[in-house]
Amino acid sequence: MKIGIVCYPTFGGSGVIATELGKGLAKTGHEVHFITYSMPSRLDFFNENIFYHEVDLRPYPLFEYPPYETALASKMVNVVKYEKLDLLHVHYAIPHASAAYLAKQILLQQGIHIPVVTTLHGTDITLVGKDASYEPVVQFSINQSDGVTAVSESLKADTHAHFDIRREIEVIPNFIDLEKFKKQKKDHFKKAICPNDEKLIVHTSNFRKVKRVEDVVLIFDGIRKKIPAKLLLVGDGPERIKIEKLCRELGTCDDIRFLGKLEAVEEVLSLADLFVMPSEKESFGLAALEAMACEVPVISSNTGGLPELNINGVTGFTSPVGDVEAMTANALTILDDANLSGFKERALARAKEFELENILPLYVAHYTRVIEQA
Ligand code: GMT
Repeated sequence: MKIGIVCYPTFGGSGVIATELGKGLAKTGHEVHFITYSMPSRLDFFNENIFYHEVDLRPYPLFEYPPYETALASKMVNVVKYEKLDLLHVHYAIPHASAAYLAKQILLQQGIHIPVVTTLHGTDITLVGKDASYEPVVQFSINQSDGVTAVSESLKADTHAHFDIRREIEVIPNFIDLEKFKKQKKDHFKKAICPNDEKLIVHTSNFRKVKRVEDVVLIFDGIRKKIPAKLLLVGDGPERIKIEKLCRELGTCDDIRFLGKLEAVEEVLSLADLFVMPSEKESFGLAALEAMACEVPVISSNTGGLPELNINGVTGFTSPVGDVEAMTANALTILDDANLSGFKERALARAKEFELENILPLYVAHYTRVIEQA
């Protein structure tokens, strides 16, 4: 198949999934055309089946806000037409699904039919999409897609709860490349960060409010009062200043390191004993899956799709959003030497169920169905 993939090229989970999916499709012989405003961060290798088309955003003094959706739709029209694509797969509804609808209508006028698959990732539904300023366009363009997938049962239910959707939504979960995300031997790093065999806690995110990074620091503070521990925070974002202030107030700064937007997250995860994801909303929790693939158990909230991934009492624990006390107690249970290795083994076993090779065929089958029905 010749597939066009549209996504946000940044570090966000939707862009990562879209890029890794494209790489996987290319490796299995499909021709993949990425259409984005800059090179996707994970598109870091050469493959003869991968093509990249940058959306041309021309600045003009009249535009306070350059019309990205128009430029994207125009690019989609040209790529579909000249590269003779079989299907467009857009990741994140806003504004990719509506731009795809526009491109599809323009191509139809020229006698070209291009089926569109939209994958819903989370905040395009649960936060941004349901906002009144976007809602009508989001609902319309999901309904106009030829195929719709969501990354968890919870996100599918949320989509039906927030919008009047008349399309079947197929749940295809996030996946992981176990070749990349696997525990690496990094004993020298571990010794440098935890010289006295402290337990190592890790959190990775974009430090937005929805991630509740303050809870991570509070949970860590609770752990640290009982056992020697260190915390590594990977990522960066708007909440950083608040979190630094909280560390100072709690007097935990010496045991916390901010590592910034590291690319090789798997190296940090290889050192970790526990991953913490206390999010307010989380449609799947790709960062938690990455941790589990590196044999790291997870303390998470029980929101959204997290309980579909993190099995309570098995791969870690899930608790109500904001229940720092329960999360701290559960973290201490996992970190107990009598329990830790069992949790680590079960986290890895669970991650294996989401291996790229298991999930890729679900997308290919979805594409095939959509193309046949078109
Ligand atoms: O979580 C983020 O801030 C990024 C966001 C995105 O759209 O890139 O992630 C969403 O999509 C990921 C990939 O499907 C999911 O694993 C994340 O759970 C989801 N984030 C939220 O629902 C908050």
